[in-house]
Amino acid sequence: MATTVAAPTTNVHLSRWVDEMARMCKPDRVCWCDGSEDERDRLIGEAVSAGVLTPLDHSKRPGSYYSRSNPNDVARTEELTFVCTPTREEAGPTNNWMAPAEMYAKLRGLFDGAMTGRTMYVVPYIMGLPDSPFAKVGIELTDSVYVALNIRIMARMGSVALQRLGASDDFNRGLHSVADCDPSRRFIVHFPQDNTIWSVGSGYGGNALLNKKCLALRMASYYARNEGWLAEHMLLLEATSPEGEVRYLSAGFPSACGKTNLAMLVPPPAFDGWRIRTLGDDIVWLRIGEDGRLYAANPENGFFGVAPGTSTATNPNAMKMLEHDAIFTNVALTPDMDVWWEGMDGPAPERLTDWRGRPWQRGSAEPAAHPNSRFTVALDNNPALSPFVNDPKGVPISAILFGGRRSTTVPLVLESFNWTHGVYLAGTMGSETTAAKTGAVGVLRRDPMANLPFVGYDMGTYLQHWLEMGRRIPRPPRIFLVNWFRRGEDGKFLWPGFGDNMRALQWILDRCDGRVGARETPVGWTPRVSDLDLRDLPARPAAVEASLRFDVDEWREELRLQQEWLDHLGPTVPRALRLQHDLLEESLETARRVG
Ligand code: SAT
Ligand code: MN
Repeated sequence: MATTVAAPTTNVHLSRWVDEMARMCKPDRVCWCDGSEDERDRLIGEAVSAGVLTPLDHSKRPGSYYSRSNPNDVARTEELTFVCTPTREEAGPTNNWMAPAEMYAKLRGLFDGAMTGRTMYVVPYIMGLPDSPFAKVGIELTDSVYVALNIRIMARMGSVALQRLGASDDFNRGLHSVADCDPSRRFIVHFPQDNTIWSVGSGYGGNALLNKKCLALRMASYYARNEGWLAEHMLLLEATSPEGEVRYLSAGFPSACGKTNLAMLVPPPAFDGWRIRTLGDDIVWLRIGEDGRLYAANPENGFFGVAPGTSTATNPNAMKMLEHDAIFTNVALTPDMDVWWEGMDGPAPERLTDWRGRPWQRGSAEPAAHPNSRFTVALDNNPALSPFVNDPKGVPISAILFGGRRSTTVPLVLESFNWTHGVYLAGTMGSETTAAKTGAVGVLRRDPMANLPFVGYDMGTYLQHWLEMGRRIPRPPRIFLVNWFRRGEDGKFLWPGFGDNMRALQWILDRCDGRVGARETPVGWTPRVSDLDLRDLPARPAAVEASLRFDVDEWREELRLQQEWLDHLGPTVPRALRLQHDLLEESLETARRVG
């Protein structure tokens, strides 16, 4: 029987709901989290004694811990993620759907007694800055101390959220249990009408930290449409030129396509005087400001980034921020209790313990770290954090970038002709899948605005919302596609990426100010090689040329796939986007005839 500890709140809506959920889940204890340092130490102590966290060598990485998940639970499970709106049409063809009453009944069966023998942590949190009028309060009830500790890093957690909530009934009701971690009984379910999320059977970040993808994207996107704003799967960065001009860019990429690296970019030596600072690496909320510009804010308070591939060469700021107070999940362990992953600096150690806990030797065919292994750290750990991350009204953005992994077709950078064309390019964008979701890797799938798994309502209606937002923003940002992943005939990447992406960012910023030239293609504007600053670029000019290439035949095939995608989305696809498709098709035909 649950021994409900007196709630540190006089909010009856909250205490009643917690009691009701505890009666269903039957935890041995209910623990209200206040977010204090003492509590952190206590929870870490509990996690260490339960074997959930392992302390790393604190002389090397102070305050850092290691966690290994169930091998069946290492990524988001989109096939088990549902949006349960009253009608199927409202969820649309890209979300799994079940009638809310039926889903509640099914899940009650799974939650009934699921926390017996365990503690239910009551985790109050705020997405957004506590003093922002746009912040959202959520409460997650979870039987995972790992989840409680991760939310503590990823959001403003504890008493601050209860204070902000006061006596209000307006909070997201999140219920989470790892239960028996059986994929056949795993469901991540959103009930937007009830401001409720129930997640059972997984402890993995995106499935279990309900503040993150579930609230700050799926639920938020649903509310954003009704309220006239956008909740997007984007990084947010600040670029300062040598002349001291400060501008902001947001960029949407699918999971594990380099958002964290781009957000923390260090410009190459030839770009002396340029400075990039980070505001966020995964989620932005965008609103129209009083001056008619589009303002972006990161509602999170931490980074939950992909470890493999992170090194001093690819992301020195990330390596610095991981030096202390980080939680590492599913990376490999060194014999002296430090972490390692593929792509880290230097050669692999001779011996490691792999992410499953098995001995591993250098040269082994299998990776030591899971490809979707992750780190969790606070924003404040980032040595290049923009101070404007704490501005409650957000920052005005000059450009929005969208990108994916495309070995072919999409040039390094492509500027849209106008907002509608930009929405078309982003809404039909494709990307090769990664290990961040379960299922095959490297398969091309359409991923509108890199937000396919995170839009909590009908996709065609979402694209219409983007078009309407464009009409409402008096001074809209420009929209660009980028592709760091195009390959040559030898299968090698044509563009070096990472810090050298600064060269594309500079062109983008200069385009926003009308300061640099471009070449018009039937599908948008691209830089000519001479429009880019390529001083000291470690790539052959022919490779750069190839990375910028527009190819009529590749785009005819692309347009065909985009048409299929629009057909799949069905009748709610805005007519303006269908017309945009036809216009592009005609332009391509003309280009093909004229050569
Ligand atoms: O686990 S998360 O969903 O938060 C990371 C990602 O896949 O983008
Ligand atoms: Mn993400």
